[in-house]
Amino acid sequence: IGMQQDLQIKLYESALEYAKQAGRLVLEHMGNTGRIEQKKNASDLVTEVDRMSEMLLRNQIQQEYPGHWILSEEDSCQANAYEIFKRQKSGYGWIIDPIDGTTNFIHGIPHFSISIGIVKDGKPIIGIVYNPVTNELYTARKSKGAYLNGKLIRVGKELQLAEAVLATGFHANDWNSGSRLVRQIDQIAGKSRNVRIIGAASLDLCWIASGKLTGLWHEGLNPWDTAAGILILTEAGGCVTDKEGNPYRLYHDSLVASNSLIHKEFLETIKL
Ligand code: 2AM
Ligand code: CA
Ligand code: CA
Ligand code: CA
Repeated sequence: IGMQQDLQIKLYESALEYAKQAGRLVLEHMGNTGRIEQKKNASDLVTEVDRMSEMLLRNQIQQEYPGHWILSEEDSCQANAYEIFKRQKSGYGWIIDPIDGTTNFIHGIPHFSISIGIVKDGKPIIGIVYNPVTNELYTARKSKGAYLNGKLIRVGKELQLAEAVLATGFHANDWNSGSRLVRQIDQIAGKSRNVRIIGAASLDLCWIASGKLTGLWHEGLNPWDTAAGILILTEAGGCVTDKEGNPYRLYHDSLVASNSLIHKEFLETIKL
């Protein structure tokens, strides 16, 4: 047990160091993103900086932890890594988003993160989400609480949707005027305090964990968007499910996250 604890502390310190290095790199290139490429469509973008940040993180991990698997957004072998990840039931793995909130990054909106989640035997044990512009560093270790820049954080105390500020997000290519999200916003906007679309799911989860937001609902997220944030949120007292209220899994699920207190009313209100 002692040795496992030591290893987890070492992993945590490594992840922290890598996130800060990647953060510094990304920050240096703000306003100078290099070539911007379209992935699947005009709103699905990747820059040279996403790839540089990813290379930095992957190289560091591979050097220091050669036995660990890595799942990351811009990896050219990502489809393979995804299959391995889904079958992987043992060992340590790193789930990485080199920039979460690329559209914000490209437009100079100071709201994006480097997100690093570490799982052991399929379960999240370490989460790091770092916004290098505002210097917000969110961290969590399993059963050890969640922290913002070293200070313990807790979810907000809002009891009802009427007091809640909720976030969502969407992929512009999925948008149409009759889509589920449009109907959900129609249902919930007048019942909650307000709704926000801020553009980085990892930070949305951390903002619930630190009591700024009360909830988030989102479809089409990937493990690299959520692996770190859900540990940070649950360690801060929050709750994460799919839209039916089942425990959230890291892939192929809708996501509904909250301060726990409003969760039931939240689920009922966005159900369609
Ligand atoms: P990204 O910036 O790393 O792509 C915004 O609501 C959230 O959804 C962000 O975390 C963003 O991550 C992700 N996202 C935005 N567009 C996406 C797309 N077309 N496919 C998958 N994820 C996307
Ligand atoms: Ca992306
Ligand atoms: Ca992302
Ligand atoms: Ca990304």
